[in-house]
Order: sequence, then C-alpha cells, then structure tokens
Amino acid sequence: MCIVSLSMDKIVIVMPAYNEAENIKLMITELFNEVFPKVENVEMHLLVVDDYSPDGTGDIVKSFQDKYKNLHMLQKQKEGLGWAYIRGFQYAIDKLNADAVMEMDADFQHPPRFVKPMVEAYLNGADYCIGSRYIKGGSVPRQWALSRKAISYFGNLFIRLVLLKPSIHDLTTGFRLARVKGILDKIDLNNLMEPTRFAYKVDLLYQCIKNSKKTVEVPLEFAARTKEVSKFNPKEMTSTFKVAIILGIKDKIRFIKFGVVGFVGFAVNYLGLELLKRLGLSTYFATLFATEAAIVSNFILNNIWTFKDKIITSFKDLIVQFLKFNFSSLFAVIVQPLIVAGVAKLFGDTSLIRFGALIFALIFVIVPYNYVVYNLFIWRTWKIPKFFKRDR
Ligand SMILES: Nc1nc2c(ncn2[C@@H]2O[C@H](COP(=O)(O)OP(=O)(O)O)[C@@H](O)[C@H]2O)c(=O)[nH]1
Ligand SMILES: [Mg+2]
Repeated sequence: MCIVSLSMDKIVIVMPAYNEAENIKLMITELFNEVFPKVENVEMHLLVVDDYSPDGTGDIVKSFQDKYKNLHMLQKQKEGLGWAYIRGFQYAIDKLNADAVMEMDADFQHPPRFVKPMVEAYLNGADYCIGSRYIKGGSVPRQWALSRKAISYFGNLFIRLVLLKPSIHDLTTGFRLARVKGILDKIDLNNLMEPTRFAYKVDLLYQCIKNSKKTVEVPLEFAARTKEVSKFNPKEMTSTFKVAIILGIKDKIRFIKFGVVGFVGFAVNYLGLELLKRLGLSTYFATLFATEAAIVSNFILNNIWTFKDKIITSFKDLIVQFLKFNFSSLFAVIVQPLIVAGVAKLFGDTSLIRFGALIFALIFVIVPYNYVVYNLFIWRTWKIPKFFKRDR
C-alpha cells in the first residue's frame, strides 16, 4: 500500500521592511487575520527581513511572534533592497523549507488582497507568478503624475523589447511568486546583478522566467505609497536599464555565434561542392555531400561553441540529436525553393530578385526557424512554455 503525503505546500512571503514601524503592524495583522485564513490548501508564512530599523520595526515584529506561529523575522545589517530580498529567499528556502516564495513590500504598495490570486495561480500549476500592473485588471496609482506613469510604462516596454519578452507585460513589478524546486533552487542567488538595488529584480525575473515552464501574470493594482516618498530615482533607473541591456546582450551572444557557425557552414557547403566537383563527382552528389558536410560542421560547431553550456557528450545523445538536426535541416530544403520560386513568380524571375528572395528566406524564415528549433529541441536551452497567459 502506498502512503500518500497530504502535507500542504508551504509558501513564504519574503517582506523586507526598513523603518516600516507603522506599516508592519497593520500588514502583519491584515495578512494573518484577513488574508491567510482565506487562502486554502496551502500553509502561509510571513518572513520579515529587517535591517535593524532604527524606528523599532523589528521589535514590533517580535511582539507578534507569540500570537502568529507562522511569523518569522530575519535581522541583518543594512545592505540595500536586493540583499534584503536575497537573504530572505535563502532563509525561506534553507531554514523554513519553503516550496514557494513570494516577494512583497511592507508599505502596502502591494495590497494584501492580491496575495490570494497569486497563490491560486501557483496552486493551479504556475511555476512563476508575476503580479502585473499592465494587464487587464492591473493598474498603477491614479495619483501618480503623468511623467511617473510614462517612465514606468515606457521603461517596461523598453525592457520587454531588450529582453525579448513581449509576452510578459510587467518586468519590473516587485510582487511575484516563484516555485523553489526547479526555479529558484537553480539560480545562484549570491551572484545576481546589482544586488544592492532594485535592479536585482530584473535579473531574478529573467532567470525565473527561463527556468519556469509555466509563467502566469496575475493582475495587481499597485497602490501609492502611504508613508514617505519612493526611493526610486535616476540612479535606480539607470542600473535597472543597465541590467536589462546586459541580460539582453548576453542572450544575443549565442545568436551571434549561431550566425558565425551558419556562415562557416555556408563556406563549407560552397567550398566542398567545388572541391568534390574537381575530384570528379557529379554535381548532384557533390552538392549532396557538401551539404551534409555543412550540416555536420554546423552541428559540431554549435555543440562545442554556440551551445557549449549545453554540450551534448554522450554517444547515444549525439546520434539522436544529430539525426534530429539533420531532419530539421530538411525544412530549409523544402521551404527555401518555395519562397524563391514564389517571389520570382510575383516580382519577376531575374537574378537580382532570386538573390533578394534567397536572402529574405534566410533572414526571415530559415535562420529564425533553425535558431528556435536548436534552442527548443536540440540543445534545449529554452523551455517550451505551456502557456504564457493571464490567469484571470
Ligand atoms: N530590510 C530592508 N528593507 C528595505 C530596504 N530598502 C527598502 N526596504 C523595504 O523594501 C520595500 C520596498 O522599498 P521601497 O522604498 O518602498 O521601494 P519602492 O517602492 O520601489 O520605491 C519596503 O517594504 C521597504 O521597507 C533595505 O535596505 N533593507
Ligand atoms: Mg514602496
């Protein structure tokens, strides 16, 4: 007989609080009295990360710990927002054995009523839930000046483009929930970019999305800060954009290598054809062998260079993936002539138009197709998203 474990998943809200004495009291009582009791089938915990706030935030948290068993506190030296979250995640994972952790601010900018839909999205199978201000049902504070709204909106749009993540609408939100197994535990939290700043959020989000099989956006009505002014300033903004750009370029390096390998493949193909012709083979067989030589060269170079972080080494995998690689190359063989012939038929069958059509087919069809196939099916650097969609 098998024994089924009925233990519920443990979700830890990591909440940095620096000089939040007023807010933290209300936050703790609202979460434990109003929100957690309504969240079913899961064990909710709150971990406050306090950097020995001079206003006594830590003492207030302590005073509630007898009453609320699932209230935890981590106190440490002040090192900035990013580290507060990172140390909090580490504590939640290593000490509290969290199955998922949530990022949430203490200042009520993330209204507690949005915790429940985030947890529900997780319970419905999401690996990563993003509290999103820029999908239906989400919003930024009405009180925000137009300039602030514009910076937030266009800043986000910029990051979406740079990171090539058009399907996610809010990449700078601070309200998120991540599964530990397979997502957070695969990330080197000690080496996130800009760990003292807000910008760490972009790096963390980027890596979480990469690891996640199912990413879901859940609407968030972002509230205006009730106390004090925001710490968000040009310095924070620049570092946020910097992180986005570096991450964007990092990913493109693979694409550039892939392009170089493709170019080498083309050279092998062309030179091989001429060489084999000279050795006396018929044009048909010379082209056939030269093309296969290019495919072999592409496979080897991509394996040891473009995708060296995912290098295939076992003999069996090499055979299987190489066969797949060959099979995927058939696409170009079939589609390229169709495009060239089609374009020639439409615009005239001249040498220039055939050349243009070939370049068009390569750039817009063959290259993207190959890149996607290699990343998804051969070296599997990308996960196939189950669906990128809003939860509600
Ligand atoms: N422990 C800790 N918490 C911080 C630190 N900086 C900010 N916080 C908390 O992190 C949350 C977000 O900070 P906030 O200043 O509101 O950032 P903003 O909303 O992005 O402008 C709030 O709950 C702050 O109290 C820090 O250095 N240490
Ligand atoms: Mg805030």
